[in-house]
Amino acid sequence: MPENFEPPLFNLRPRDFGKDFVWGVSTAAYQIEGAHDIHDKGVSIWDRFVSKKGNISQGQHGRIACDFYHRYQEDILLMKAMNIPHFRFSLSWTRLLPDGIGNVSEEGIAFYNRVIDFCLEYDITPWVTLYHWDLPHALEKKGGWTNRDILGWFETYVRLCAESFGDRVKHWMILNEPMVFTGAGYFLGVHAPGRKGLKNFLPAVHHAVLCQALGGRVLRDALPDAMIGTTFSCSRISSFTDRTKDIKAAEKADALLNRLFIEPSLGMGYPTESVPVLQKIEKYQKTEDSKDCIFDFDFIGIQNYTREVVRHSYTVPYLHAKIVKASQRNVKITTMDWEVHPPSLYAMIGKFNAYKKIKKIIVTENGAAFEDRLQNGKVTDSERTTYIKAYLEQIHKAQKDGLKVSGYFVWSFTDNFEWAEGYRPRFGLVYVDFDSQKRTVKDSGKWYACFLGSQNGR
Ligand code: IFM
Repeated sequence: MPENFEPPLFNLRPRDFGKDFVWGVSTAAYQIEGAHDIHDKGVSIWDRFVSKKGNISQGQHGRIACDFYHRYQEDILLMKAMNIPHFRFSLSWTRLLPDGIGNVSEEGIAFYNRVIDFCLEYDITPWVTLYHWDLPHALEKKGGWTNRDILGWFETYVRLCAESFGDRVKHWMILNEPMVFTGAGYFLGVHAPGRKGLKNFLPAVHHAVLCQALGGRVLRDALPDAMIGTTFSCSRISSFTDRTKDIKAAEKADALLNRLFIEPSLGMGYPTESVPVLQKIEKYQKTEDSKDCIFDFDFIGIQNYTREVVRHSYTVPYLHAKIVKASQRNVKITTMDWEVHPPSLYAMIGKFNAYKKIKKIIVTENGAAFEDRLQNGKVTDSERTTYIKAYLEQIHKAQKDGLKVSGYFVWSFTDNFEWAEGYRPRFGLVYVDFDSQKRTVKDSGKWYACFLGSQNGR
C-alpha cells in the first residue's frame, strides 16, 4: 500500500476561498481543437512532430483530438451546466497566422471570435494563453525559439491577438510552462520540435524569457486595463536522502525546474550560482537584455501536479542530478507516474509568494490522470475527486496562512491529447469517447459542478 496519501475530510465551500476567488478549467489548442488543416490553417511544430514514427505513443496525433473546433458550443454549454465560470484556452498561432508572420487568416480570427463570443453569451470568462507550445513550422524552419528573430515574430503575433480579441478578452497569459517546451522540445527532443542539446536549449530559454516579458509589454501597451500573467510548471523538490550530494542535486533541480523563468522576469537574472552551465546563456545576451527580461505581471499562474524526489548522479551531464521515479518509491501515483502529493502545491504557493514582487498567484493548472472506465454511461473516478479536494485543501491552508493565492483551474475540462503520451492519460472532468466524440461528465465533474453550484446556494 502506498504510504503517503491520506484522503481528505473535505468540508469546504467555494465561499471559504473568498468571493473573488476564480474557479475554472484549463485547456490548450493543440490538445483539443483538431481541425488541423481546415481552411488556410498553417502547419505547427506539433503537426509535424506527430507524423514522425516513434514520437508519440501508439502513433497517435492531435489532428482531430476532441474536435473542439466544431464542438465548442457543446463544450461551453456543458461548462455552463457544470457551473464553471472561467475557461482557460490557448490560441493556435498557425490558425491566425498560417506562416507565423505575414498573411492573417480571417477564418482563424472568426473561429476565436465565435468561441469568445459564445463564452461571453453564457457568462463564462475567457482566459487566453498566447503560446501553448504550437509554434508555426515555418518559423521553426528558420530556427524557431533558438533564433533571436522570434522576438519580432512573437511581437507581431501578440499584437494581432490583442487587436483582434482585446476588446472582449480581459485575462491573458503569455507563455505556458516555458521550462517544459524548452526542456522537452529543445533539450531532450521528446516534444516538438524534437531538438536536443545545450546549443538548442540555452538560446531557446533566453529567447523565451525575453518573449515572456515582451509579450507582457505589447499587451500592456495595447490593452492597458487587461490582467496580464504568464504560467510556470513547478514541483516541490525533495532530496532523496539527507546526504550533502543529494541535497545539492535537489537544489540544482529546483533552480532549473522552478526558478529559471520566473527569476529573470523579476530582475534577479538566471540562477547561475546553482546551475553554473547557465552562464553560457551569456553568449546569446545583448546589453539591454537583463532589463528587457523584466515585466511586472498582474498575476503568476503556477501549474503544479506532483513533487519530484531527486538524487545525485554522476552520469547526468551538467546537472549531476536525477529524478527518482515515483513508481519506485511506494507512493500513490497517477497514470503519468506522478506522485500524488498535495503539500507540493502548498510549498509552491509559498515559494512563489516569497518573491515580494509577485502580486497575485493563480493555480492555472492542477489535476490528475487515472485509468478511467466508461461503464453503463458512468465514469466512477473517485480518485480524481479525492485528488482535487486534497489539493484544494492546500490552497485553503495557504490562504489561511496569508499567502496570496486567488484562483484554481482544473486541468482539464475534457480528456485530450496528452502530447508524447497520446490519449492514454485521461485528465478530464469530462470523459471523451474519441471514436464517437461523445462527452460523459465523470463523477469528478459532477462533484466539481455541485461544489461550484453550492456557491450560489444551488
Ligand atoms: O497536458 C499538459 C499541459 O499541456 C501543460 N501542463 C501539464 C499538462 C499535463 O501534463
